Amino acid sequence: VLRPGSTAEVAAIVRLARTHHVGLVPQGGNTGLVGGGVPRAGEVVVDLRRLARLGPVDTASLQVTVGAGVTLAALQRHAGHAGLAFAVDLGARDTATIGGMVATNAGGLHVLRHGAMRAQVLGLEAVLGTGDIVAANPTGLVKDNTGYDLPGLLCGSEGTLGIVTSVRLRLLPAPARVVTALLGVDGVAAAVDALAELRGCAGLHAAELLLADGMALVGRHLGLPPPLDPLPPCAVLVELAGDGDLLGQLGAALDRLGPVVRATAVADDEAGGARLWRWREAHPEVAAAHGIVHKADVSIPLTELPPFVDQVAPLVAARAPGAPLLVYGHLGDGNLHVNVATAGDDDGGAVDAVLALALDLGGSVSAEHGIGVAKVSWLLRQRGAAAVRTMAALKAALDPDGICNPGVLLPA
Ligand code: 2HG
Ligand code: ZN
Repeated sequence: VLRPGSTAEVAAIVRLARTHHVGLVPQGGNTGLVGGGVPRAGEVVVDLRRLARLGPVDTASLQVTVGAGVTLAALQRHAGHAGLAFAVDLGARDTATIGGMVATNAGGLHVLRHGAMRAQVLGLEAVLGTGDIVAANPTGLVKDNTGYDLPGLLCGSEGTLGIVTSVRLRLLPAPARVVTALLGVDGVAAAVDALAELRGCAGLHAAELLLADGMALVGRHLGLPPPLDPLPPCAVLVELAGDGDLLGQLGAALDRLGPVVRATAVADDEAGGARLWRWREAHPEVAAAHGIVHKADVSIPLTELPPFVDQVAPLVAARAPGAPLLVYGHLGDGNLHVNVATAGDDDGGAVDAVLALALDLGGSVSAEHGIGVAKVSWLLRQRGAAAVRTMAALKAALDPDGICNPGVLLPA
């Protein structure tokens, strides 16, 4: 494991790796879920957490430059001290690093309002597999229309083209107020109807989907009384943020929805909001407490969400009988997480069946976690031969010796 403290040291590592034909696996906070940061065949781990510089917040342009090893929570605090916020948030905020989040184009909880990581990256510095250091728009020019979008290309490249060392990011004014609500509805179709109405709220910045089975497992695991009693078949966790009349916006949407929403719990203070979010954010850890978790992270067109959820449970039950199943996720983006907990390593093909269903319904086999090593065999079906050839050509140009995260994203 090498722990470089500067971009120059990363470049030196890449040069050595080229000379000695050694694969490099970049690592940040190790919160990835598709094996993209795990060495498998004697590669050298490049741990980037020492690149933890927090640059000064530029309050005129609402931007900041941070090192790849800065955690999301540290960035959030740093922006907060200047009265600003960072657009992307996710449950792994205390551990996930900005470099890893850029490399995987991480999504999270506010994508429906602000987009994923790629939308926040104005510029970056990276060491390519050639050993070249590229500084692409390091000053964060909003307009720099001079050729290929290298930050956009490296974002989501999962360490296969080079190693991101620092990033120039957009920030936002911190919202004056936040309102969180859990809305109980009769099923996924009603949740999609509720989302359509909630989109009329100017402050909408999160809309998450929870199902009764998952909420019951979370309640049992955490020893909490149900947030809505009785537990509804399905719930939408909504958050509005901004400086408008958020409770008024929410109330107007609930009026328009009428009987679609069966029960409501609302919090307009931080502690109350955190209590409601716990029901959502605990899902992955609750799954982990039930066995070895096999994960699918799929995008589904919103119109196909109800049939997808209907079909998932029997599909999984047929392949992994009796295995606890949690289906939850980012309703606003049509991004669902399917967690199947089994006693042993084998999921009996449950995840593959879920991914095939997502593809059949016009979705994606990876919404926000990337391809890593876990989904490599699905890339061709998802993207097609011409796109995969194009990606391989880019890889060959920027990583001619194949030392950058070998076996990840593209077949080795
Ligand atoms: C989330 O939204 C994360 O909680 C993790 O993307 C999902 O562990 C999972 O399957
Ligand atoms: Zn997620």
